[in-house]
Amino acid sequence: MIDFSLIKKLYEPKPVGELKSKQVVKRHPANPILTYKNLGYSSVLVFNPGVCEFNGEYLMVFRNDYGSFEEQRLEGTNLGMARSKDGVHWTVEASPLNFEIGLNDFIRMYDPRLTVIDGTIYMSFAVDTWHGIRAGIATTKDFKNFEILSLSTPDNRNLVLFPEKINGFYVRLERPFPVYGRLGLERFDIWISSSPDLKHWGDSKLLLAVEDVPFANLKIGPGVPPIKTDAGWLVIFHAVDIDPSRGKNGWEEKWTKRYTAGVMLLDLEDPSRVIGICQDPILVPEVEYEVKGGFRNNVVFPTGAVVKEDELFIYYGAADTVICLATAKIEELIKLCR
Ligand code: BMA
Repeated sequence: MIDFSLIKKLYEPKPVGELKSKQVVKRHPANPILTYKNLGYSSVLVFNPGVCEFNGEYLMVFRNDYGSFEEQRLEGTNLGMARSKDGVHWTVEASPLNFEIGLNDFIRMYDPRLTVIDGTIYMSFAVDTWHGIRAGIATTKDFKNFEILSLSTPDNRNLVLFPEKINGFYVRLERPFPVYGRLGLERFDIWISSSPDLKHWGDSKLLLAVEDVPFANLKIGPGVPPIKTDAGWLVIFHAVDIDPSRGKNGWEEKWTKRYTAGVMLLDLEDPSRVIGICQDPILVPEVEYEVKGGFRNNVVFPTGAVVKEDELFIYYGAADTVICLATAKIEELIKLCR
């Protein structure tokens, strides 16, 4: 008889220890660039924004958990929208998006990502349902009417779309939750799939496993939609490490995970090939708004990015509480992957 408990023990996550952000990644002095105080409707936690550039302005859709900040009470989640001329200063729309998904087992929708493909805006998102977490793709012209193009089977989330077709197919990165993998341990990886029409997805392949990332010991997931560069597709992902000795790190009794951000390069023609990866994280929770006073401290969760000349503007949720911006020269990020 195989002694699975012994094997499980071998798999037990070893603490990753201290990590540091890369100097080439600079936090914007205006951080946090959006908090609950900027909203004209009920709001507590404002985080994990999808961002794109469209018709000369920057658009952001973000997750808003509402209730009462003072009482640390959360009542529900909706998606807010903001616009900006410079990508730093944002004007929030007067009310949250009215996006009905029409599922009768719907619980909530969150963590939107925005991608523009051939002049059309696509929003990918996670949906909690009573039958599991699903990853969806919708398209919209005005953020008032949405057409849902696809909803995955459970459990899947962190879906990001490539900004163009590759070899005639749409491509996405995603993060399924295979509970029977690795003896039932929480070990989740990044996958890649393609589609002829954004509705039917297949040809799925494992892209990057958590064991490939030295600063993760639990799970990884796609972050911002891939950025096309001469060197390859630049992909910023999140990585999670757990340390059971961490205690109360936020509003909950215990929060022992840390979310960091990593970077890798995928082959331009065959994005299922990782051609370079930085062995260290590029962004690690370090400054006050990332490590103190938040709902879940020690979290940086990148979900949006836009290219501005030779720089990448990276938008991320900090401590699951506020929205922040970090910038980096694209060349420097590529160098880190080599
Ligand atoms: C992930 C998602 C994100 C969240 C992160 C840290 O699993 O739920 O929305 O930012 O955890 O709590």
